[in-house]
Amino acid sequence: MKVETLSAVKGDYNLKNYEETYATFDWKDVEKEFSWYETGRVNIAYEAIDRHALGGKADKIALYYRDADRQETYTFRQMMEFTNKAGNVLRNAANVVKGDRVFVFMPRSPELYFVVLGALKLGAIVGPLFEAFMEGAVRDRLEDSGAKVIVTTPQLLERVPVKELPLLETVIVVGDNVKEEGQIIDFKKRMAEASSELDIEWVDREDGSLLHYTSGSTGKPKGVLHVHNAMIQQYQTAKWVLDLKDDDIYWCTADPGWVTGTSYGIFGPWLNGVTNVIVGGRFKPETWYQTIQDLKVTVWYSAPTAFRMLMGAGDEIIKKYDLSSLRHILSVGEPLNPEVIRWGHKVFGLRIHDNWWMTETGAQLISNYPCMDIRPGSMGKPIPGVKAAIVDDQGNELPPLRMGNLAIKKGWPSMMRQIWRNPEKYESYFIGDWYVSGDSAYMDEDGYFWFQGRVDDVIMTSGERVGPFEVESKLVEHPAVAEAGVIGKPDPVRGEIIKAFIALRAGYQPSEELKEEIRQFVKTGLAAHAAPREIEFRDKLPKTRSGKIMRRVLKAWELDLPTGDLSTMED
Ligand code: 6R9
Repeated sequence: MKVETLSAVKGDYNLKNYEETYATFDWKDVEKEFSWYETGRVNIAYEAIDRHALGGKADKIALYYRDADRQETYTFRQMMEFTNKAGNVLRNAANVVKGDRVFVFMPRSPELYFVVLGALKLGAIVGPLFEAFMEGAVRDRLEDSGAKVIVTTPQLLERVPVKELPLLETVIVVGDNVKEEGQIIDFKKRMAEASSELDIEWVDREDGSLLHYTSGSTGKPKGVLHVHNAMIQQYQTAKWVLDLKDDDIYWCTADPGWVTGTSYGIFGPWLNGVTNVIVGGRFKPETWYQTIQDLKVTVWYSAPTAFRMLMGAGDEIIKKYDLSSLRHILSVGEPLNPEVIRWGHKVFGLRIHDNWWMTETGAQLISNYPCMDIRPGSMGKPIPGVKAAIVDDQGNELPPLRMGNLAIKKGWPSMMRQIWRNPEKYESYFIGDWYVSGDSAYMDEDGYFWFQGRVDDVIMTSGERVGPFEVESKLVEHPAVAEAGVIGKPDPVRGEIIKAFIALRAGYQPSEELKEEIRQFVKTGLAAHAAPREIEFRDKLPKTRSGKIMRRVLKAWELDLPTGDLSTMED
């Protein structure tokens, strides 16, 4: 097998020699970088904001916020004051105390970030939700977690089923002229009255911080709980992988509803005291290039689906912008096609650095570092302090070039600590000392890891992780649908698209209109990104004897592949 290698470009990077650091590094050494190492007082939000505001970076720009209507700049001092105010609003108007679950359900805005950090300062556990969620998705997450407070906007308020959630005490609305009545609190009015000084709740490093819901292939979405201790790895990987330095202008394009938008849209940069760019609104190539040009972005973290869309928009647009400030580009979320790396090199003169991790892992685990040669198509090598391997289903390590389960030796600092109140589910991730990712991959003879696909059926469409079960459940709610099986079908732009196989109820005839009606039904009932782009009607779906739809068989049919073992399939 011949592999393409792009040699590292010489430079003064934070990580100078991968092999050497890998051999000697100890996470204990990173602890000295935090103020709690001296004071014993722990809080990830204090460490991300106040520490810099009080320690010589008060007037440094912490946040450049941009969307179609707003262009705002906040220093670390202002971030400290606004997050303190938000903390006071949550404490005084909603009685939030340590351990309470506070959800944020709103599009990106400075207020969203004030609330997330303010809630963390109280020791609350923050659950970020994508604004695209429909009522059912919101209800499931609030119900499962026993949320006490949700912070939302007037536009999204109608998707919060307040009456069905007895534990939900307070609904904080971020908008203009909000009328306070019943459980509704006017965020802006309360912010204006709130003190900018806050009594921070000091926590244990093992106390909960973020609760990210993520979809599995079966069952309801599960709540992945992270703790304050994750800061250790978020800080250090931002140094090694993002290569952040004091004078960088860093832009992560991810929404905080996705773990990338918290671990690296909030904590990675701010724990390092680096200027962070946040852009709200929809993806548009012009806006993106304009952002890089105007703010002189130096380090840019995005996803393959976005790079593919930029690639699709053509190279002519790029020539209209001065993108010479860029020095480092990164990608996560799906396999990064070698073709995209080649395109990036041509148009930006830089290599896009792929890295791999998951909601459950809290921070990057496998990566291409600027000091290391890149093999396009490979996710790179494990970060120092982390042991990765390919294991079989019994947890035995496999030799190089053998495909198997991508697994990580337990115990890295940012590992999830709980699937929310579901110890069984949590345990199911582990085989002995190995955390088994659910991805299949192989390692080459030089220690680079190569992604092959999901072991289970989770669909990755345009960077969003969609559980087929959730879509199927919605589909069968439609009066015409008897049964539904959903798969991800490879797509050059979106990674995968959602394809649904549907068996109709008696009395319904297949038609194009019906397909469209069903598509709309999922769009409004679940989320736009979860609606199947392709629908095919079938008389019957392949199922196991226990009644589970066999998605791998559907996939095999669709892609003309061998169907594999059919012993469990019903007649
Ligand atoms: C951070 C994040 C995790 C799943 C993961 C894998 C896929 C992520 C990847 C990648 C190939 C990469 N994935 N990075 N696949 N190459 N560099 O994406 O978290 O949303 O939980 O998804 O995404 O399948 O298991 P999450």
